[in-house]
Amino acid sequence: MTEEKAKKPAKAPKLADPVASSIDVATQQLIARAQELGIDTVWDRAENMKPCAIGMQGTCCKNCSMGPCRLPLPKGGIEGEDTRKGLCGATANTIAARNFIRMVAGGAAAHSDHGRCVAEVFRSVARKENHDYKIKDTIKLKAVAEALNVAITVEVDGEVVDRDIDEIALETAEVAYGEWGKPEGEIIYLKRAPEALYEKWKKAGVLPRNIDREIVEIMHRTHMGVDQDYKNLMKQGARASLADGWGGSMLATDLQDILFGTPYPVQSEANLGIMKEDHVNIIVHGHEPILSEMIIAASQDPEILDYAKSKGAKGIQLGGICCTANEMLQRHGVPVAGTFLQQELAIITGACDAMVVDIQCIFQNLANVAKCFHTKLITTHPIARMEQNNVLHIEFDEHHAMDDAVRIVKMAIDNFENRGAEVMIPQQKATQVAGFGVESILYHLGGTFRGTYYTLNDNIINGRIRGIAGVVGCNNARTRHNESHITIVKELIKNDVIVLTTGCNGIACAMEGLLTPEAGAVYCGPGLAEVCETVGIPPVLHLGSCVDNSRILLAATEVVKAGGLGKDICDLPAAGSAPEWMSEKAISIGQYFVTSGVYTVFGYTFPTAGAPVFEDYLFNEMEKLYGGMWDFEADPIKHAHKMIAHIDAKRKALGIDKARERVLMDMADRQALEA
Ligand code: SF4
Ligand code: MSK
Repeated sequence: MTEEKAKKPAKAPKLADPVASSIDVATQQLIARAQELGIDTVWDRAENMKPCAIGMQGTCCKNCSMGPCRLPLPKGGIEGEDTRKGLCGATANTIAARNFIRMVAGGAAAHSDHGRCVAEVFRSVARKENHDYKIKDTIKLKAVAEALNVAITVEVDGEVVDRDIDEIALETAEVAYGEWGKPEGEIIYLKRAPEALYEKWKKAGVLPRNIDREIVEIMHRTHMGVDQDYKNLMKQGARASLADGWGGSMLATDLQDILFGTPYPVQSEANLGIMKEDHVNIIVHGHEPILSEMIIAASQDPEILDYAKSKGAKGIQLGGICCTANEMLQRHGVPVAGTFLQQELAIITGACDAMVVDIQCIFQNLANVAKCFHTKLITTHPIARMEQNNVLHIEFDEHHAMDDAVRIVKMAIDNFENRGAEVMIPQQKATQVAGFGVESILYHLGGTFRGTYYTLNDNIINGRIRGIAGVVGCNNARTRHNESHITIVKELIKNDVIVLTTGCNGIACAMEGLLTPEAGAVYCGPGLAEVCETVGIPPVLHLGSCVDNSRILLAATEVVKAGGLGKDICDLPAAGSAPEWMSEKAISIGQYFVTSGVYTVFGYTFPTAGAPVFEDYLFNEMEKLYGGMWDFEADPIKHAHKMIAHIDAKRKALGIDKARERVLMDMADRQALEA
């Protein structure tokens, strides 16, 4: 290479178009602001690095060093026999299936390890080794104990009496903790599912034995030269996904509710406009509420508030990003600063005095952005540290949790005076009502006298509510931020489909104003609008964080139990969706929805496109085993209508399709009916 060539200046990186990057004005403003300041964001990086087409198709294998073996799908597809194979002979189907279930393993591990940390804190509370956390919800404790086959009553002198609550807590903690690694048996919560579904899992041979084992077995089976049958690989994918949905995630949700309180509807706000120029702004980002619960407590302490005032601030404004946002929101009404893709932007406001992170969905680039401002970036979890030297690590230990939280909050307060002149907090924020769950849906939509979810079922049967959709999941910088989330949800509620949401979809809906009862009259079809008005609920019910997708499984089970809509989750007029997914956790969630009988549609891309036979197995054959199947649709309107078509097919199968053709009756018609 000549010296002249070597010195050729590098091309200036391309900049993202802010308006094409997001539908949200606050986000657009801050992307532009970052570009003005010469700071790159995820959208700029997406402009400059395109994804690998073979990786996207799921047919690149690097499971041994004879590879990577790359098996792209030829343009125009495969005609005749598919002869593609890796050096060892692995077919495109085998490679795609191995990659797919490794994503399930990654997602299930993330959810379940989060659950394990919560179980450890719960156990230390039950053992009275820890005084900063307490059991907040004893009713939930008893319900969870029963679900784990722990007795809540004892017989004393021939009389049945309540068992001591400390004893119940201790035994529940031990049994729950055992679910991760017990040597025999099966995951206890599987029996919470409708009986027909449990029997289906048993017949298919996918009952998970314990949480950790199923994840480990995926890593073993996908090692070079082990399982080479995509159907058998998927059997393990299904089993591990159940260990997540009905195991690690469900335990995480339940134990968090016991420790921190079961959510009930609260009013709050969402978007970056929740940050305040005259307050100390602390943004908490990640997933485990173990950290955020203590930060909330510390920031409400009168002494700490006085300390903040002594430093010239009017108060402390907490805000959340990602699922920590959802955890703080659903139990305390703490406002949400933004979704996954807005994490860098919270620092770019120039008003973020500290960003405190724990686990999952945290950009390493936060450290580079924080370098350009006064923001203290603090990692807190032993398994999630950053290499950059401007990042502080304050390891959060449940045995001195409050001391750690006070230290972090004081550090943010001390940093308030270091803010530069470059503060730009957008105005945008929306009101929201969040904090729904199995228990609160029962309260709002349940019948007092006639069984659990009776009123909800009645409204589905009479056609006011056409069906139920679970719309969940992340943002993805390869698609316009929030556009698919909002388009799909609006199309569903316009067609009288009530939406249950979690994760970043919940935050996107909040930012759009869809989480208010008033949204019913503005966006819904007449049936759903009527229900929202009568009951006073939003048409989109926010059920919490990513691990709280387990609440959707239990809500669906309650609908089955209430009667009139079949005997299994797959009989319900219901569908699932992750419009802008990016995380391995989304694949695990999607797989446990499918294995639990839910038709589940993903947007943006699907990671098996290079192996059409395997993809057909996921999209069509799986239904025969579990009643649910995968699908993919990038166009948001078509995506919503695929879900609606499935809901309508289920209504037809249940014989309630006619109920939607509602006829206005006058008095004579009614008298004729009564006669
Ligand atoms: Fe290639 Fe087989 Fe090794 Fe994968 S396991 S990299 S397909 S040789
Ligand atoms: S935070 S996993 S981006 S939903 Fe749970 Fe959002 Fe997806 Fe992370």
